[in-house]
Amino acid sequence: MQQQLKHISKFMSLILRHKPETIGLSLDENGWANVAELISKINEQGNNVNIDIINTVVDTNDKKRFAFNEDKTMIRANQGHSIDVELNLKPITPPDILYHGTAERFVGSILKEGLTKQQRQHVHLSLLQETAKAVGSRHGKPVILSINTKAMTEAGFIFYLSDNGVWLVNSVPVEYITV
Ligand code: HQG
Repeated sequence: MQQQLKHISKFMSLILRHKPETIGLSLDENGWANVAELISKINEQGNNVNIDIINTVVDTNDKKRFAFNEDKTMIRANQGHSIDVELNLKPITPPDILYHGTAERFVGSILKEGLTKQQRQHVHLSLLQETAKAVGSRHGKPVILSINTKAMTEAGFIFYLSDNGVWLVNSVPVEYITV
């Protein structure tokens, strides 16, 4: 059961953040998909999901990656998209320091060009060093960078906080980064 939930959750991340066209699904401009349509299109791929399974994925997901709308007819990913969606995030002042977890092999390039959003819509920052370490470990030997978000705010950078607690910003120039 755990394995099946993980598999469905990963597949939902692919569909709702990156490639809805893989199963012929369309998202609206705010990233929402119709739940019934999502279920039927996932099942056309030889899966066997139902609304209870989708509910469990949404409720138990370790990073609260997905959210329903109010009447639970629509679903979307809270962040992490590579496709262009308008999440209507509100600008919010961050704490004085946030962290970015990366892999050792990226550090040279980051210290030359700063943090850039790569395939995603934003650079992702974490409140806790522990979280940053886990994020960095996905790519290799983790390195935690400290980001002087106080100075960035003073310089006019805009920060957003996703519904699942990830801090987002367009870029982080080198002068705000400490290894
Ligand atoms: C690196 C997970 C070279 C950046 C996590 C990162 C997160 C550069 C990688 C979310 C660079 C991009 C996002 C530069 C940035 N030169 N490398 N100038 N600028 N990088 O996966 O932040 O599980 O797109 O350091 O929890 O690792 O998907 O971003 O290592 O919140 O829900 O380029 O993904 O959430 O990798 O992770 P990613 P990320 P989920």
